[in-house]
Amino acid sequence: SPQLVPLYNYLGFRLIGPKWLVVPGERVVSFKVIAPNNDQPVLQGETTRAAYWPEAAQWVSLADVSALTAPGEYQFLVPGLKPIHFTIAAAPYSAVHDSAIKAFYYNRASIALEPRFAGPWARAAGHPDTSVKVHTSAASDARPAGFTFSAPKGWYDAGDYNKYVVNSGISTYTLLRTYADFADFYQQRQWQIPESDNATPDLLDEIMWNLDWLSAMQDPNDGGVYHKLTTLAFAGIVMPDQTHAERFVVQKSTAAALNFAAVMANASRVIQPFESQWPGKAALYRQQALAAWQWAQQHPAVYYQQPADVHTGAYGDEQLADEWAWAGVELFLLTGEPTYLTAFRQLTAPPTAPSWANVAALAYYSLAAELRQGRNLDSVIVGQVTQGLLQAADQLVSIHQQSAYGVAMRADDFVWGSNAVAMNKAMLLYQAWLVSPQPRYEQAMQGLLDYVLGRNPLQLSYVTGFGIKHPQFIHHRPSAADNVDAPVPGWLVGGPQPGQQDQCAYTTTLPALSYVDDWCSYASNEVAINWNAPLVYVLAAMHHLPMA
Ligand code: G3I
Ligand code: 9MR
Repeated sequence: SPQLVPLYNYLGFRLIGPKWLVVPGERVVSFKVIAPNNDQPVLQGETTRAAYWPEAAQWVSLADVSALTAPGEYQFLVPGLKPIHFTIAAAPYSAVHDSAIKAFYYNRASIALEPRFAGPWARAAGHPDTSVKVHTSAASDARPAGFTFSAPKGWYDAGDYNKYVVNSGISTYTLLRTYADFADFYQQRQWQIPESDNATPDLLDEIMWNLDWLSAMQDPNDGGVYHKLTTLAFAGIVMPDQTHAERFVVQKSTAAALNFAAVMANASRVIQPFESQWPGKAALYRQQALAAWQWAQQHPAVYYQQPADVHTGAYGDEQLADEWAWAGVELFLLTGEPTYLTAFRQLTAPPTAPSWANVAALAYYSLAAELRQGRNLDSVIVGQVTQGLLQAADQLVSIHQQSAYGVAMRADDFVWGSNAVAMNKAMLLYQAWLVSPQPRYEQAMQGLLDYVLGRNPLQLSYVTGFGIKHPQFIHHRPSAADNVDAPVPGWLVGGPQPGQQDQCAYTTTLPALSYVDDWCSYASNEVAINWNAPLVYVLAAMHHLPMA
Protein backbone atom coordinates (compact mmCIF):
# COMPACT_ATOMS: atom_id res chain seq x y z
CA SER A 1 0.00 0.00 0.00
CA PRO A 2 1.37 3.46 -0.87
CA GLN A 3 0.70 4.61 2.69
CA LEU A 4 3.38 2.36 4.07
CA VAL A 5 6.54 3.81 2.61
CA PRO A 6 8.64 6.55 4.19
CA LEU A 7 8.63 9.70 2.04
CA TYR A 8 11.89 11.44 1.32
CA ASN A 9 13.93 13.49 -1.12
CA TYR A 10 14.98 10.95 -3.76
CA LEU A 11 18.04 12.96 -4.74
CA GLY A 12 19.32 13.04 -1.20
CA PHE A 13 20.79 15.49 1.24
CA ARG A 14 23.90 17.65 1.56
CA LEU A 15 26.64 16.64 3.99
CA ILE A 16 25.57 19.12 6.60
CA GLY A 17 22.17 20.65 6.87
CA PRO A 18 18.66 19.51 7.70
CA LYS A 19 17.65 15.95 6.76
CA TRP A 20 14.10 14.89 7.43
CA LEU A 21 11.92 12.01 6.28
CA VAL A 22 8.16 11.72 6.56
CA VAL A 23 6.76 8.54 8.09
CA PRO A 24 3.11 7.76 7.39
CA GLY A 25 0.99 6.72 10.36
CA GLU A 26 -0.86 8.11 13.32
CA ARG A 27 1.75 7.37 15.95
CA VAL A 28 5.28 8.31 16.76
CA VAL A 29 7.48 5.33 15.82
CA SER A 30 11.07 4.26 16.27
CA PHE A 31 13.45 4.17 13.34
CA LYS A 32 17.00 3.18 12.63
CA VAL A 33 19.48 4.04 9.95
CA ILE A 34 22.05 1.55 8.62
CA ALA A 35 25.18 2.86 6.93
CA PRO A 36 26.80 1.28 3.87
CA ASN A 37 28.98 -1.78 4.69
CA ASN A 38 27.94 -1.77 8.28
CA ASP A 39 25.10 -3.74 9.90
CA GLN A 40 25.21 -1.73 13.10
CA PRO A 41 22.77 1.16 13.08
CA VAL A 42 24.53 4.52 12.84
CA LEU A 43 21.46 6.29 14.12
CA GLN A 44 18.38 5.27 16.06
CA GLY A 45 15.58 7.44 17.20
CA GLU A 46 11.93 8.20 17.39
CA THR A 47 9.91 10.29 15.02
CA THR A 48 8.55 13.56 16.37
CA ARG A 49 4.94 14.62 16.93
CA ALA A 50 2.58 12.64 14.73
CA ALA A 51 0.19 15.15 13.17
CA TYR A 52 -2.47 15.45 10.54
CA TRP A 53 -1.78 17.10 7.17
CA PRO A 54 -5.16 18.31 5.94
CA GLU A 55 -3.85 19.05 2.43
CA ALA A 56 -3.58 15.29 1.90
CA ALA A 57 -5.83 14.03 4.72
CA GLN A 58 -2.89 12.07 6.03
CA TRP A 59 -1.36 11.40 9.46
CA VAL A 60 2.42 11.48 9.51
CA SER A 61 5.37 11.95 11.81
CA LEU A 62 8.85 13.24 11.02
CA ALA A 63 12.21 11.50 11.34
CA ASP A 64 15.24 13.74 11.84
CA VAL A 65 18.46 12.19 10.51
CA SER A 66 20.38 15.47 10.34
CA ALA A 67 23.07 14.09 12.67
CA LEU A 68 24.41 12.04 9.77
CA THR A 69 27.00 13.93 7.75
CA ALA A 70 29.12 11.29 6.00
CA PRO A 71 28.44 10.66 2.31
CA GLY A 72 26.80 7.39 1.35
CA GLU A 73 23.65 5.40 0.71
CA TYR A 74 21.83 4.80 3.97
CA GLN A 75 19.05 2.36 4.70
CA PHE A 76 16.15 3.78 6.69
CA LEU A 77 14.12 1.25 8.65
CA VAL A 78 10.80 1.58 10.45
CA PRO A 79 9.14 -1.59 11.74
CA GLY A 80 6.26 -2.51 9.45
CA LEU A 81 7.26 -0.07 6.68
CA LYS A 82 9.10 -0.82 3.47
CA PRO A 83 12.84 -0.07 3.88
CA ILE A 84 14.12 2.73 1.70
CA HIS A 85 17.56 4.07 0.81
CA PHE A 86 18.48 7.71 0.97
CA THR A 87 21.66 9.43 -0.15
CA ILE A 88 23.99 11.89 1.52
CA ALA A 89 26.44 13.57 -0.85
CA ALA A 90 28.57 16.67 -1.18
CA ALA A 91 26.61 17.94 -4.20
CA PRO A 92 23.41 15.89 -4.47
CA TYR A 93 21.61 18.38 -6.73
CA SER A 94 24.35 18.92 -9.26
CA ALA A 95 22.84 16.87 -12.09
CA VAL A 96 19.27 18.04 -11.54
CA HIS A 97 20.49 21.64 -11.51
CA ASP A 98 22.15 21.28 -14.90
CA SER A 99 19.10 19.54 -16.28
CA ALA A 100 16.66 22.14 -14.92
CA ILE A 101 18.54 24.92 -16.72
CA LYS A 102 19.04 22.79 -19.83
CA ALA A 103 15.23 22.56 -20.04
CA PHE A 104 15.23 26.17 -21.27
CA TYR A 105 17.46 25.15 -24.19
CA TYR A 106 15.01 22.37 -25.04
CA ASN A 107 12.22 24.96 -25.18
CA ARG A 108 14.02 27.34 -27.52
CA ALA A 109 11.96 28.62 -30.43
CA SER A 110 13.47 29.16 -33.91
CA ILE A 111 16.36 26.71 -33.64
CA ALA A 112 17.02 23.06 -34.43
CA LEU A 113 18.15 21.06 -31.41
CA GLU A 114 21.14 19.07 -32.57
CA PRO A 115 21.76 15.52 -31.34
CA ARG A 116 25.12 16.47 -29.80
CA PHE A 117 23.32 18.87 -27.47
CA ALA A 118 19.84 17.37 -27.25
CA GLY A 119 20.54 13.62 -27.45
CA PRO A 120 17.34 11.69 -28.09
CA TRP A 121 15.31 14.92 -27.83
CA ALA A 122 16.95 16.43 -30.91
CA ARG A 123 14.39 18.04 -33.19
CA ALA A 124 14.01 20.28 -36.21
CA ALA A 125 13.64 24.04 -35.85
CA GLY A 126 10.16 25.47 -35.51
CA HIS A 127 8.53 28.88 -35.30
CA PRO A 128 11.07 31.08 -37.08
CA ASP A 129 8.90 34.09 -36.12
CA THR A 130 10.57 36.20 -38.79
CA SER A 131 7.23 37.32 -40.17
CA VAL A 132 4.93 37.99 -37.25
CA LYS A 133 1.68 39.86 -37.90
CA VAL A 134 0.31 42.75 -35.87
CA HIS A 135 -3.13 41.69 -34.62
CA THR A 136 -6.00 44.18 -34.88
CA SER A 137 -5.84 44.65 -31.11
CA ALA A 138 -2.26 45.90 -31.43
CA ALA A 139 -2.64 48.11 -34.48
CA SER A 140 -1.18 51.63 -34.54
CA ASP A 141 -0.51 54.18 -37.28
CA ALA A 142 3.11 53.15 -37.61
CA ARG A 143 2.28 49.44 -37.43
CA PRO A 144 -1.27 48.84 -38.66
CA ALA A 145 -3.07 45.47 -38.44
CA GLY A 146 -1.38 42.98 -40.72
CA PHE A 147 1.98 44.79 -40.59
CA THR A 148 4.69 42.16 -40.29
CA PHE A 149 8.02 42.23 -38.51
CA SER A 150 10.58 39.84 -37.09
CA ALA A 151 10.65 38.59 -33.46
CA PRO A 152 12.51 35.28 -33.53
CA LYS A 153 14.09 33.20 -30.73
CA GLY A 154 12.90 33.22 -27.13
CA TRP A 155 11.66 30.25 -25.12
CA TYR A 156 8.29 28.66 -25.61
CA ASP A 157 6.32 29.52 -22.49
CA ALA A 158 5.47 26.03 -21.41
CA GLY A 159 3.87 22.97 -23.00
CA ASP A 160 2.46 25.33 -25.63
CA TYR A 161 4.40 27.15 -28.36
CA ASN A 162 3.51 30.74 -27.57
CA LYS A 163 5.66 33.49 -26.08
CA TYR A 164 4.15 35.78 -23.44
CA VAL A 165 5.95 38.91 -22.23
CA VAL A 166 4.48 38.95 -18.72
CA ASN A 167 5.46 35.39 -17.89
CA SER A 168 8.75 35.78 -19.67
CA GLY A 169 9.46 38.70 -17.36
CA ILE A 170 9.58 36.83 -14.06
CA SER A 171 11.27 33.83 -15.68
CA THR A 172 14.08 35.83 -17.26
CA TYR A 173 14.57 37.92 -14.14
CA THR A 174 14.78 34.82 -11.94
CA LEU A 175 17.55 33.43 -14.15
CA LEU A 176 19.32 36.81 -14.23
CA ARG A 177 19.08 36.84 -10.42
CA THR A 178 20.50 33.29 -10.37
CA TYR A 179 23.44 34.41 -12.44
CA ALA A 180 24.07 37.55 -10.41
CA ASP A 181 23.79 35.81 -7.02
CA PHE A 182 26.09 32.94 -8.01
CA ALA A 183 28.26 34.57 -10.67
CA ASP A 184 31.49 32.77 -9.71
CA PHE A 185 29.80 29.39 -9.94
CA TYR A 186 28.45 30.17 -13.41
CA GLN A 187 31.77 31.33 -14.89
CA GLN A 188 32.76 27.70 -15.43
CA ARG A 189 29.51 25.79 -15.27
CA GLN A 190 28.45 24.23 -18.60
CA TRP A 191 25.65 21.95 -19.76
CA GLN A 192 26.37 21.48 -23.47
CA ILE A 193 24.47 24.06 -25.41
CA PRO A 194 25.51 25.47 -28.80
CA GLU A 195 27.22 28.44 -27.10
CA SER A 196 29.21 26.39 -24.58
CA ASP A 197 32.47 27.01 -26.44
CA ASN A 198 32.18 30.81 -26.44
CA ALA A 199 33.58 33.22 -23.86
CA THR A 200 30.33 34.00 -22.05
CA PRO A 201 28.83 31.85 -19.27
CA ASP A 202 26.26 29.30 -20.48
CA LEU A 203 23.63 30.76 -18.20
CA LEU A 204 23.95 34.19 -19.82
CA ASP A 205 23.92 32.61 -23.27
CA GLU A 206 20.67 30.88 -22.42
CA ILE A 207 19.18 34.10 -21.06
CA MET A 208 20.35 35.98 -24.16
CA TRP A 209 18.31 33.63 -26.34
CA ASN A 210 15.22 35.03 -24.69
CA LEU A 211 16.39 38.65 -24.39
CA ASP A 212 16.90 38.76 -28.15
CA TRP A 213 13.23 37.92 -28.57
CA LEU A 214 12.01 40.15 -25.77
CA SER A 215 13.86 43.10 -27.24
CA ALA A 216 11.84 42.69 -30.46
CA MET A 217 8.52 42.81 -28.58
CA GLN A 218 8.80 46.57 -28.16
CA ASP A 219 7.32 48.79 -30.86
CA PRO A 220 10.22 51.16 -31.55
CA ASN A 221 7.77 53.82 -32.70
CA ASP A 222 6.25 54.46 -29.28
CA GLY A 223 7.99 52.24 -26.68
CA GLY A 224 4.85 50.15 -26.11
CA VAL A 225 5.33 46.40 -25.62
CA TYR A 226 3.13 43.72 -27.13
CA HIS A 227 1.55 41.45 -24.53
CA LYS A 228 2.27 38.22 -26.39
CA LEU A 229 3.37 36.54 -29.60
CA THR A 230 0.97 33.73 -30.34
CA THR A 231 -1.09 31.68 -32.72
CA LEU A 232 -4.82 32.38 -32.47
CA ALA A 233 -5.49 28.92 -30.98
CA PHE A 234 -3.28 26.40 -29.17
CA ALA A 235 -1.50 23.97 -31.50
CA GLY A 236 -2.35 20.27 -31.43
CA ILE A 237 0.05 17.57 -30.26
CA VAL A 238 2.73 18.27 -32.86
CA MET A 239 6.44 18.96 -33.02
CA PRO A 240 7.46 22.61 -33.48
CA ASP A 241 8.33 22.20 -37.17
CA GLN A 242 4.99 20.55 -37.93
CA THR A 243 2.83 23.53 -37.15
CA HIS A 244 2.63 26.59 -39.38
CA ALA A 245 -0.36 28.57 -38.11
CA GLU A 246 0.08 32.33 -38.40
CA ARG A 247 1.73 34.08 -35.48
CA PHE A 248 0.52 37.42 -34.18
CA VAL A 249 1.54 40.00 -31.65
CA VAL A 250 -1.52 40.86 -29.59
CA GLN A 251 -2.28 44.12 -27.75
CA LYS A 252 0.14 46.40 -26.00
CA SER A 253 -0.42 46.32 -22.24
CA THR A 254 0.82 48.23 -19.22
CA ALA A 255 1.77 44.96 -17.53
CA ALA A 256 3.90 43.92 -20.51
CA ALA A 257 5.59 47.33 -20.66
CA LEU A 258 6.47 47.23 -16.94
CA ASN A 259 7.72 43.63 -17.00
CA PHE A 260 9.77 44.50 -20.06
CA ALA A 261 11.17 47.66 -18.47
CA ALA A 262 12.18 45.75 -15.34
CA VAL A 263 13.89 42.88 -17.16
CA MET A 264 15.66 45.05 -19.74
CA ALA A 265 16.93 47.42 -17.05
CA ASN A 266 18.25 44.51 -15.00
CA ALA A 267 19.73 42.76 -18.04
CA SER A 268 21.45 45.94 -19.13
CA ARG A 269 23.36 46.01 -15.86
CA VAL A 270 24.11 42.28 -15.77
CA ILE A 271 25.57 42.14 -19.29
CA GLN A 272 27.53 45.38 -19.00
CA PRO A 273 30.83 43.52 -18.32
CA PHE A 274 30.36 41.58 -21.58
CA GLU A 275 30.38 44.60 -23.87
CA SER A 276 33.02 43.07 -26.15
CA GLN A 277 30.97 39.87 -26.61
CA TRP A 278 27.63 41.66 -26.97
CA PRO A 279 28.53 45.09 -28.30
CA GLY A 280 25.84 47.71 -27.92
CA LYS A 281 23.31 45.48 -26.17
CA ALA A 282 23.62 46.94 -22.69
CA ALA A 283 22.99 50.42 -24.09
CA LEU A 284 20.12 49.20 -26.26
CA TYR A 285 18.39 47.49 -23.33
CA ARG A 286 18.81 50.58 -21.20
CA GLN A 287 17.19 52.76 -23.83
CA GLN A 288 14.41 50.20 -24.36
CA ALA A 289 13.69 49.95 -20.63
CA LEU A 290 13.37 53.72 -20.37
CA ALA A 291 11.08 53.89 -23.40
CA ALA A 292 8.83 51.13 -22.04
CA TRP A 293 8.57 52.87 -18.67
CA GLN A 294 7.62 56.11 -20.39
CA TRP A 295 4.93 54.32 -22.40
CA ALA A 296 3.58 52.79 -19.20
CA GLN A 297 3.42 56.21 -17.57
CA GLN A 298 1.43 57.50 -20.52
CA HIS A 299 -0.80 54.37 -20.52
CA PRO A 300 -1.03 53.35 -16.86
CA ALA A 301 -4.21 51.26 -17.07
CA VAL A 302 -4.16 49.32 -20.32
CA TYR A 303 -5.11 45.89 -19.02
CA TYR A 304 -4.87 42.88 -21.26
CA GLN A 305 -8.21 41.83 -22.65
CA GLN A 306 -8.28 38.69 -24.69
CA PRO A 307 -9.66 39.49 -28.16
CA ALA A 308 -12.56 37.28 -29.24
CA ASP A 309 -10.53 35.47 -31.91
CA VAL A 310 -7.55 34.71 -29.62
CA HIS A 311 -7.71 31.58 -27.43
CA THR A 312 -4.23 31.12 -25.98
CA GLY A 313 -2.93 32.03 -22.51
CA ALA A 314 -4.04 35.42 -21.21
CA TYR A 315 -1.68 36.27 -18.35
CA GLY A 316 -4.08 39.10 -17.59
CA ASP A 317 -3.38 41.18 -14.49
CA GLU A 318 -5.16 44.29 -13.31
CA GLN A 319 -3.25 44.78 -10.06
CA LEU A 320 -0.13 46.57 -11.17
CA ALA A 321 1.17 48.20 -7.98
CA ASP A 322 3.74 45.41 -7.72
CA GLU A 323 4.81 45.74 -11.39
CA TRP A 324 5.28 49.50 -10.89
CA ALA A 325 7.35 48.88 -7.77
CA TRP A 326 9.55 46.30 -9.45
CA ALA A 327 10.11 48.20 -12.71
CA GLY A 328 10.74 51.36 -10.70
CA VAL A 329 13.38 49.66 -8.57
CA GLU A 330 15.17 48.29 -11.63
CA LEU A 331 15.15 51.73 -13.27
CA PHE A 332 16.42 53.31 -10.08
CA LEU A 333 19.27 50.81 -10.00
CA LEU A 334 19.99 51.52 -13.66
CA THR A 335 19.90 55.30 -13.50
CA GLY A 336 20.39 56.26 -9.84
CA GLU A 337 17.32 58.51 -10.10
CA PRO A 338 15.52 58.23 -6.71
CA THR A 339 12.06 59.23 -7.97
CA TYR A 340 11.80 55.77 -9.52
CA LEU A 341 11.50 54.37 -5.98
CA THR A 342 8.13 55.99 -5.33
CA ALA A 343 5.99 52.93 -6.07
CA PHE A 344 8.29 50.67 -4.06
CA ARG A 345 7.99 52.98 -1.05
CA GLN A 346 4.22 52.72 -1.31
CA LEU A 347 4.13 48.94 -0.83
CA THR A 348 2.52 48.38 2.53
CA ALA A 349 3.03 44.70 3.36
CA PRO A 350 6.09 42.45 3.40
CA PRO A 351 6.57 40.59 0.10
CA THR A 352 5.09 37.18 -0.56
CA ALA A 353 6.51 34.47 -2.79
CA PRO A 354 6.39 35.94 -6.29
CA SER A 355 4.37 34.66 -9.23
CA TRP A 356 3.81 35.92 -12.79
CA ALA A 357 1.05 38.17 -11.45
CA ASN A 358 2.74 39.25 -8.25
CA VAL A 359 6.29 40.49 -8.68
CA ALA A 360 6.82 42.74 -5.66
CA ALA A 361 9.31 40.31 -4.14
CA LEU A 362 11.58 40.73 -7.17
CA ALA A 363 12.04 44.39 -6.26
CA TYR A 364 13.16 43.31 -2.78
CA TYR A 365 15.62 40.80 -4.26
CA SER A 366 17.24 43.41 -6.49
CA LEU A 367 17.58 45.94 -3.70
CA ALA A 368 18.90 43.29 -1.30
CA ALA A 369 21.60 42.38 -3.83
CA GLU A 370 22.69 46.03 -3.98
CA LEU A 371 22.90 46.15 -0.20
CA ARG A 372 25.09 43.05 -0.21
CA GLN A 373 27.38 44.84 -2.60
CA GLY A 374 27.72 47.68 -0.16
CA ARG A 375 25.62 50.25 -1.95
CA ASN A 376 24.42 53.11 0.23
CA LEU A 377 20.65 53.40 0.18
CA ASP A 378 18.51 55.56 2.41
CA SER A 379 17.67 54.00 5.73
CA VAL A 380 13.95 53.75 5.04
CA ILE A 381 14.60 51.63 1.96
CA VAL A 382 17.19 49.54 3.81
CA GLY A 383 14.66 48.91 6.58
CA GLN A 384 11.87 48.06 4.18
CA VAL A 385 14.06 45.59 2.28
CA THR A 386 15.68 43.79 5.18
CA GLN A 387 12.65 43.76 7.48
CA GLY A 388 10.36 42.84 4.60
CA LEU A 389 12.43 39.83 3.58
CA LEU A 390 12.90 38.64 7.17
CA GLN A 391 9.23 39.02 8.04
CA ALA A 392 8.19 37.22 4.88
CA ALA A 393 10.62 34.40 5.60
CA ASP A 394 9.54 34.13 9.23
CA GLN A 395 5.95 33.70 8.09
CA LEU A 396 7.08 30.82 5.91
CA VAL A 397 9.08 29.34 8.77
CA SER A 398 6.01 29.38 10.95
CA ILE A 399 3.98 27.54 8.27
CA HIS A 400 6.85 25.06 7.97
CA GLN A 401 6.95 24.50 11.71
CA GLN A 402 3.20 24.02 11.98
CA SER A 403 3.02 21.66 9.05
CA ALA A 404 2.76 17.96 9.79
CA TYR A 405 4.84 17.36 6.68
CA GLY A 406 7.44 19.98 7.52
CA VAL A 407 6.64 21.85 4.33
CA ALA A 408 5.69 25.53 4.17
CA MET A 409 2.63 24.94 2.00
CA ARG A 410 -0.96 25.64 3.00
CA ALA A 411 -4.23 24.85 1.26
CA ASP A 412 -4.33 28.17 -0.59
CA ASP A 413 -0.85 27.59 -2.00
CA PHE A 414 -2.20 24.77 -4.12
CA VAL A 415 -2.95 26.88 -7.18
CA TRP A 416 -2.11 26.24 -10.84
CA GLY A 417 1.66 25.82 -10.63
CA SER A 418 1.75 24.90 -6.91
CA ASN A 419 5.21 23.38 -7.23
CA ALA A 420 6.49 26.77 -8.33
CA VAL A 421 4.82 28.35 -5.32
CA ALA A 422 7.00 25.97 -3.29
CA MET A 423 10.15 26.90 -5.23
CA ASN A 424 9.45 30.63 -5.08
CA LYS A 425 8.97 30.33 -1.32
CA ALA A 426 12.29 28.50 -1.10
CA MET A 427 13.96 31.24 -3.13
CA LEU A 428 12.50 33.89 -0.86
CA LEU A 429 13.82 31.98 2.16
CA TYR A 430 17.30 31.99 0.64
CA GLN A 431 17.05 35.72 0.01
CA ALA A 432 16.27 36.12 3.71
CA TRP A 433 19.11 33.77 4.61
CA LEU A 434 21.46 36.07 2.71
CA VAL A 435 20.23 38.93 4.93
CA SER A 436 20.50 36.85 8.11
CA PRO A 437 21.83 33.28 7.86
CA GLN A 438 19.46 31.64 10.33
CA PRO A 439 19.25 27.82 10.29
CA ARG A 440 15.45 28.08 10.36
CA TYR A 441 15.44 29.62 6.88
CA GLU A 442 17.60 26.81 5.57
CA GLN A 443 15.32 24.24 7.22
CA ALA A 444 12.17 25.61 5.65
CA MET A 445 13.93 25.89 2.29
CA GLN A 446 15.11 22.28 2.45
CA GLY A 447 11.59 21.18 3.40
CA LEU A 448 10.19 22.75 0.23
CA LEU A 449 12.88 21.25 -2.00
CA ASP A 450 12.38 17.84 -0.35
CA TYR A 451 8.67 18.20 -1.05
CA VAL A 452 9.08 18.64 -4.82
CA LEU A 453 11.78 15.96 -5.02
CA GLY A 454 9.77 13.17 -3.42
CA ARG A 455 8.75 13.95 0.15
CA ASN A 456 5.11 14.33 -0.82
CA PRO A 457 2.00 12.17 -0.50
CA LEU A 458 2.17 11.10 -4.16
CA GLN A 459 5.72 9.79 -3.59
CA LEU A 460 6.77 11.52 -6.76
CA SER A 461 9.72 13.60 -7.75
CA TYR A 462 7.98 16.36 -9.70
CA VAL A 463 11.02 16.88 -11.95
CA THR A 464 11.08 14.83 -15.16
CA GLY A 465 13.93 12.33 -15.35
CA PHE A 466 14.94 12.61 -11.68
CA GLY A 467 14.14 10.43 -8.68
CA ILE A 468 12.92 6.86 -8.54
CA LYS A 469 9.42 7.92 -9.64
CA HIS A 470 8.71 11.01 -11.72
CA PRO A 471 6.17 12.33 -14.26
CA GLN A 472 6.03 10.50 -17.59
CA PHE A 473 3.16 12.06 -19.53
CA ILE A 474 3.61 15.80 -19.12
CA HIS A 475 1.46 18.36 -20.94
CA HIS A 476 4.37 19.43 -23.13
CA ARG A 477 3.88 19.26 -26.87
CA PRO A 478 7.42 18.17 -27.80
CA SER A 479 7.41 15.46 -25.11
CA ALA A 480 4.03 14.18 -26.28
CA ALA A 481 4.72 14.40 -30.02
CA ASP A 482 8.29 13.06 -30.27
CA ASN A 483 8.92 9.37 -30.55
CA VAL A 484 10.91 9.20 -27.34
CA ASP A 485 9.27 7.43 -24.40
CA ALA A 486 10.89 9.60 -21.76
CA PRO A 487 9.67 13.18 -21.49
CA VAL A 488 12.18 15.98 -22.01
CA PRO A 489 14.18 15.93 -18.75
CA GLY A 490 14.66 18.60 -16.13
CA TRP A 491 11.14 20.03 -16.11
CA LEU A 492 9.22 20.79 -12.92
CA VAL A 493 5.54 20.03 -13.47
CA GLY A 494 2.91 22.49 -12.23
CA GLY A 495 1.79 20.09 -9.54
CA PRO A 496 -1.34 19.32 -7.57
CA GLN A 497 -4.14 21.86 -7.25
CA PRO A 498 -7.82 21.29 -6.65
CA GLY A 499 -9.05 23.63 -9.42
CA GLN A 500 -8.83 20.68 -11.82
CA GLN A 501 -9.75 23.00 -14.72
CA ASP A 502 -8.75 20.32 -17.24
CA GLN A 503 -11.37 17.86 -15.93
CA CYS A 504 -9.03 14.91 -16.26
CA ALA A 505 -9.56 11.74 -14.27
CA TYR A 506 -8.65 12.98 -10.80
CA THR A 507 -9.34 10.57 -7.96
CA THR A 508 -9.67 13.15 -5.17
CA THR A 509 -10.11 16.88 -4.65
CA LEU A 510 -7.62 17.09 -1.78
CA PRO A 511 -5.21 19.93 -2.61
CA ALA A 512 -1.92 18.01 -2.39
CA LEU A 513 -3.35 14.97 -4.20
CA SER A 514 -5.08 16.77 -7.10
CA TYR A 515 -2.62 15.66 -9.72
CA VAL A 516 -2.77 13.40 -12.75
CA ASP A 517 0.28 12.23 -14.67
CA ASP A 518 -1.44 12.41 -18.03
CA TRP A 519 -1.24 14.63 -21.11
CA CYS A 520 -4.83 15.68 -20.49
CA SER A 521 -3.91 17.42 -17.24
CA TYR A 522 -2.75 20.85 -18.34
CA ALA A 523 -3.82 22.20 -14.95
CA SER A 524 -1.50 19.92 -12.95
CA ASN A 525 0.96 18.30 -15.34
CA GLU A 526 2.12 21.06 -17.68
CA VAL A 527 5.60 22.54 -17.39
CA ALA A 528 6.50 26.22 -17.68
CA ILE A 529 9.52 28.51 -17.78
CA ASN A 530 8.34 30.49 -14.75
CA TRP A 531 8.13 27.26 -12.75
CA ASN A 532 11.56 25.95 -13.73
CA ALA A 533 13.36 29.23 -13.12
CA PRO A 534 12.95 29.25 -9.31
CA LEU A 535 13.86 25.55 -9.27
CA VAL A 536 17.15 26.47 -10.95
CA TYR A 537 17.69 29.24 -8.42
CA VAL A 538 17.01 27.01 -5.42
CA LEU A 539 19.26 24.22 -6.70
CA ALA A 540 22.07 26.72 -7.26
CA ALA A 541 21.46 28.17 -3.80
CA MET A 542 21.65 24.72 -2.19
CA HIS A 543 25.04 24.36 -3.76
CA HIS A 544 26.13 27.54 -2.02
CA LEU A 545 24.98 26.85 1.51
CA PRO A 546 27.93 26.24 3.80
CA MET A 547 29.58 22.83 3.35
CA ALA A 548 30.97 22.55 6.86
O1 G3I B 1 -6.83 35.49 -9.26
C1 G3I B 1 -7.70 34.46 -8.81
C2 G3I B 1 -7.86 34.51 -7.32
O2 G3I B 1 -8.46 35.72 -6.97
C3 G3I B 1 -8.67 33.31 -6.85
O3 G3I B 1 -8.72 33.28 -5.46
C4 G3I B 1 -8.05 32.02 -7.35
C5 G3I B 1 -8.87 30.80 -7.00
O4 G3I B 1 -8.50 29.69 -7.75
O5 G3I B 1 -7.92 32.06 -8.74
C6 G3I B 1 -7.09 33.13 -9.19
O6 G3I B 1 -6.99 33.06 -10.58
C7 G3I B 1 -6.18 32.05 -11.10
C8 G3I B 1 -5.11 32.68 -11.96
O7 G3I B 1 -4.35 31.67 -12.56
C9 G3I B 1 -4.16 33.55 -11.15
O8 G3I B 1 -3.38 32.80 -10.27
C10 G3I B 1 -7.04 31.13 -11.93
O9 G3I B 1 -7.95 30.44 -11.10
C11 G3I B 1 -6.19 30.14 -12.67
O10 G3I B 1 -7.00 29.42 -13.57
C12 G3I B 1 -5.10 30.84 -13.41
O11 G3I B 1 -4.24 29.87 -13.93
C13 G3I B 1 -3.32 30.28 -14.90
C14 G3I B 1 -3.53 29.44 -16.16
O12 G3I B 1 -2.53 29.75 -17.11
C15 G3I B 1 -4.89 29.66 -16.79
O13 G3I B 1 -5.02 30.96 -17.24
C16 G3I B 1 -1.93 30.02 -14.35
O14 G3I B 1 -1.68 30.92 -13.27
C17 G3I B 1 -0.88 30.19 -15.41
O15 G3I B 1 0.35 29.74 -14.91
C18 G3I B 1 -1.26 29.39 -16.66
O16 G3I B 1 -0.32 29.68 -17.64
C19 G3I B 1 -0.40 28.92 -18.83
C20 G3I B 1 -0.57 29.91 -19.97
O17 G3I B 1 -1.85 30.50 -19.88
C21 G3I B 1 -0.38 29.25 -21.34
N1 G3I B 1 0.87 28.52 -21.38
C22 G3I B 1 0.98 27.52 -20.36
C23 G3I B 1 0.90 28.12 -18.97
C24 G3I B 1 1.06 27.08 -17.88
O18 G3I B 1 -0.03 26.25 -17.74
O1 9MR C 1 -2.60 23.01 -24.20
C1 9MR C 1 -2.99 24.19 -23.53
C2 9MR C 1 -2.03 24.51 -22.42
O2 9MR C 1 -0.74 24.72 -22.92
C3 9MR C 1 -2.55 25.70 -21.60
O3 9MR C 1 -1.75 25.94 -20.48
C4 9MR C 1 -3.97 25.43 -21.15
C5 9MR C 1 -4.56 26.58 -20.35
O4 9MR C 1 -4.65 27.75 -21.05
O5 9MR C 1 -4.79 25.16 -22.24
C6 9MR C 1 -4.38 24.03 -22.98
O6 9MR C 1 -5.24 23.86 -24.07
C7 9MR C 1 -6.45 23.23 -23.73
C8 9MR C 1 -7.58 24.23 -23.89
O7 9MR C 1 -7.42 25.30 -22.98
C9 9MR C 1 -8.91 23.54 -23.70
N1 9MR C 1 -9.05 22.41 -24.57
C10 9MR C 1 -7.99 21.41 -24.39
C11 9MR C 1 -6.63 22.01 -24.61
C12 9MR C 1 -5.50 21.01 -24.31
O8 9MR C 1 -5.63 19.81 -24.89
